[in-house]
Amino acid sequence: MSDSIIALATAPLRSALAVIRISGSDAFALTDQVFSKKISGLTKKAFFVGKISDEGKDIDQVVLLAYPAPRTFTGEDVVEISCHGSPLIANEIIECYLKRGARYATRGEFSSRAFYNGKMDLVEAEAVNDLINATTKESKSLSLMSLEGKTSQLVAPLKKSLADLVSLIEVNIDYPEYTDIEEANKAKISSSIDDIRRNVADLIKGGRGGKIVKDGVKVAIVGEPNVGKSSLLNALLNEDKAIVSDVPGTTRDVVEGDVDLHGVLLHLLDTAGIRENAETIERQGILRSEKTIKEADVVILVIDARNGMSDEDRRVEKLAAGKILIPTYNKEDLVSSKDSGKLYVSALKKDIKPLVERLFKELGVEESAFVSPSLNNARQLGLLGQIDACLSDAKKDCDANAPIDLVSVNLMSAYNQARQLLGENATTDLTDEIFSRFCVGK
Ligand SMILES: Nc1nc2c(ncn2[C@@H]2O[C@H](COP(=O)(O)OP(=O)(O)OP(=O)(O)O)[C@@H](O)[C@H]2O)c(=O)[nH]1
Ligand SMILES: [Mg+2]
Repeated sequence: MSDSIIALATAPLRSALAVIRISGSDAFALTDQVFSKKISGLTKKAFFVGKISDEGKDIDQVVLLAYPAPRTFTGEDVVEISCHGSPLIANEIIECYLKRGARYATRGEFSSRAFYNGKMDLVEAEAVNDLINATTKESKSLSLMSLEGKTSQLVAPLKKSLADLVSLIEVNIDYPEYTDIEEANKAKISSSIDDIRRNVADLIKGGRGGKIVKDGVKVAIVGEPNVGKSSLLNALLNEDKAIVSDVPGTTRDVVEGDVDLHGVLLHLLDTAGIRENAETIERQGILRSEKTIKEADVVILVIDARNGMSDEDRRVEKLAAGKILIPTYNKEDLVSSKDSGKLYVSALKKDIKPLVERLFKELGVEESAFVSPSLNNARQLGLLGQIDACLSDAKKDCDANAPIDLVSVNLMSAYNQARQLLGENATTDLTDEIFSRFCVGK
């Protein structure tokens, strides 16, 4: 028995239609109390046209779809009502159900029920949310692949190879007298660990590429005042978003803009020019520039091609340690001789192709990242990293001739983390946290 939850599945705005969803053991019985047709006892999915009314008062004429358990999204009886798209009507219908014992769903509660009822694993559930939040065609198609289970399929061979290795060791520990059992000698274990680590490394590489395609990248445009940062932002966005002037210190706050470049969403952040001895307000802007560098994945350091790198630029280089840093010499049109090996652009003339090409090269997004399923969210990549760390420890112990049960402990935890990828042994705290990022009604 599960209590019935209800939510508006569409946006709470005036529109042609609104969809309300109810799921739970008494979803059909509750519907019988408010709908003009009886749906209890249905064994196959069906749709009806009828009226919703409350104590003799008609609320709306609706299309109602009834899906009997267990072949439904949540695994429970589900009702979907398409009513006329006034928030007022949708609210009245929801009220009818609440009055009769249904409860308003919390964020992601339909998906979490689907997960707990075994209708989908955690990777597929996460894909539901990714699909709703996708901002580019490419990220949408990656999420759809995940929802169809293609990403989860990447985990199966990893789980199997870890399970095989652990069981081989365990059998040898438990039954050393059985000579027909393959002997788990250290060299064999060590080379199996290498094979599994290669697989994990491929998954991590694919996941990082997929993460860029799915989430986009944060690109900070920084440099000294007047070097052409805002002009570069405008050129990348192909619109006059930021104010450009020949007065140094024009940009005071961070100016943001998104652009879809060949399927990768770039979140561009134009910042205040960094210089010493700035007055109070400008100083505030500079502090924000420094904070933006720390938050960015990529830092485009704009330098006036006529001047070369300054001490301030070198400070930016240090702040951006560990990030992709692209020194970009702007105002190419004003110099007659160029140094080979430097990247030149002219933001004024919108001549920025070399920068875009370099950006893609640095991001290392391979073609496959756009079309292949990958374990690409922070949770999945974090678990893959932990699996790799356990395998690395197991390998070290193995090569150092440590007792075999010690090697097995690390392999066992790698195996458990592989299971966690799919949510097979997930704690309620974790799943609550994941589903709380969903919308209500999903
Ligand atoms: N000739 C030439 N001038 C440029 C180029 N890019 C920018 N400028 C000019 O340089 C001046 C400063 O440009 P901005 O884009 O405002 O520079 P900024 O780095 O954002 O400046 P602050 O916001 O003050 O830090 C403007 O007069 C631009 O027209 C370029 O490629 N060539
Ligand atoms: Mg500016």
